[in-house]
Amino acid sequence: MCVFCEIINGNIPSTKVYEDDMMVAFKDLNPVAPVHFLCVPKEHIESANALNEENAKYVSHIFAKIPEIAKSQGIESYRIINNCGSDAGQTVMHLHFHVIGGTELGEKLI
Ligand code: D5M
Repeated sequence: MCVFCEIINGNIPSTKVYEDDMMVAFKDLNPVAPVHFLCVPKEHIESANALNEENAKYVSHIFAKIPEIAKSQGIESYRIINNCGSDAGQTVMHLHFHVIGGTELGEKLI
């Protein structure tokens, strides 16, 4: 079973920072910056490669919510990262956007 679906279903604990009917945002288990949370659609979409006209609404919803979630975590400057596919570093095959900040990020990649 997909680990992020298990988090959405409440079967695996997480530190949620935001939730509504379309998405959940929770703190990354291995943060690379003082603020590091993941924004995840509640529909299981494998990666950015699986996006289409029907499910792209999840992406626009997530991006519409990121500013207020980031502000609630004390940041107004941040980097949004999506890894698409294993060569790009995607390890959890459920679409997610990393939001990282709270420090000067420089050129650091995730
Ligand atoms: O990022 C996958 C990210 O998911 C990685 O930064 C760790 C994080 N992760 C994995 N399992 C958990 C749980 N259970 N809680 C919180 N965060 C988690 P990727 O872009 O696929 O490399």
